[in-house]
Amino acid sequence: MRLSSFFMPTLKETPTEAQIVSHRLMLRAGMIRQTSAGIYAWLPLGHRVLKKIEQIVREEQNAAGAQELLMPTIQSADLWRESGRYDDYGKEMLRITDRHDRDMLFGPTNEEMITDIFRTFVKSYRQLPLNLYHIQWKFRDEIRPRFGIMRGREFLMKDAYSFDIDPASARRSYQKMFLAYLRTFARLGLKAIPMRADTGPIGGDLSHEFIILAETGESGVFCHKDWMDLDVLKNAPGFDDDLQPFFDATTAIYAATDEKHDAANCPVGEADLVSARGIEVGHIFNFGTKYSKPMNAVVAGPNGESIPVEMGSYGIGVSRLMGAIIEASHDDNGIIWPDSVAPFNVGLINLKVGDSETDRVCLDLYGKLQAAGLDVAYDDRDERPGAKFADMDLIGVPWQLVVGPRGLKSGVVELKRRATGVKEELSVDAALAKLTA
Ligand code: 5CA
Repeated sequence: MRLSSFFMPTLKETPTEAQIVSHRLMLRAGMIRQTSAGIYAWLPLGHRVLKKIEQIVREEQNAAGAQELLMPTIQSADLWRESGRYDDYGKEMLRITDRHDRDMLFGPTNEEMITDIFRTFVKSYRQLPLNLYHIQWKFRDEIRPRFGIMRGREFLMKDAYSFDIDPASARRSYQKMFLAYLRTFARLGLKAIPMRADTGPIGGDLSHEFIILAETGESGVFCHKDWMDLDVLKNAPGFDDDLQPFFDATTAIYAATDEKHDAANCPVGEADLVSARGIEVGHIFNFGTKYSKPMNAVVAGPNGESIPVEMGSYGIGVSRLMGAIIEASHDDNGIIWPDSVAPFNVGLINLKVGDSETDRVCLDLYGKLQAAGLDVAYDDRDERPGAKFADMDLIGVPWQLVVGPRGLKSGVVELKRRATGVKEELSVDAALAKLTA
């Protein structure tokens, strides 16, 4: 992408309406635009990152054996009357009436709809276990939308739903998602701690929230200090292995949200207990037959008996993750994207647009880097070098390749790593080799 034609409306001033750093940086980098309270348009730079996060989430869901489908955003109220949640959900639900006066709603979650799809098509225990997921926009009319996309009203969620014949099999489905979540967040460069959590309006008795520790987080959390430098995936099993030992060992290290934490009965001594704030990026639930029973989602068992299926649901805040990643990885100059989700892999900075040799080398590098499969932001704008460096730092491109006439005279370009600030001078070929290795 040539920055001279890229739609990236960066801001010079720090927006005053934003209270936390991720929101400020997303606005300054021209990634999002608020269109109503808690509702955002994703501008090209933000959209690129959103799609990359989404893809990592998708790959790990697929690896765990979940199957992707896509359900609509608008749902019929009738389904929610069957489960009893239509009245329970309260003002958070955006209710809509269509032209035939039918009650509709913009889905805040999809337990009812997926249960309806399931009961229509699945009739035998032989078709289980089954896990179906989608990545779709949700709407919750939050009383206090805030912190930008962190607590939006419209937001992108990955939600998966598992169906099993008995509680033991449902536990295994839960453990698979537990592992998939740890793998997903690690690929996003995040340290997520699974914490025993409340189930709220989704229901059930077994539930974990996945929390990124951050001062700006909305949740109060407690955990054993061993979590601080734990490499949780070090001895992780594969999805086809027995997951129980890993699950037991991981959940044995104390971690709980404040709703579940009981100071009087906490198993961890004060000296070892970390009290912190955190961002909830994922939440998984096992709720047994809470929806299958009232909605009559039953399958025939081995002896022909009718068995209500055991269910779980598993959410990841895909759009919220972008804010969490920025909260965890930034400096005074801007965002520091992990390579896995960066909007561009390489920022190619032309220090003197119009200088024929500099232009020639830049265009050559631009072509070769792209041919190697890298996303390149080529800064070919007619701007001062200082402004180009500042923008590239602000938008957080992991590698910056700086090409100018002075360096080229001695046959070198400069390669900078955004995360460390380390710069090195290399020949054009050596820089290319390093970036494409
Ligand atoms: N049906 C279940 C699991 S699929 C469910 O809806 N769980 S949830 O309510 O916990 O939401 C799942 C995830 O969506 C949360 O962990 C959080 O990361 C994200 N999320 C929830 N509300 C918002 C919001 N208002 N803005 C941004 N992300 C949100």
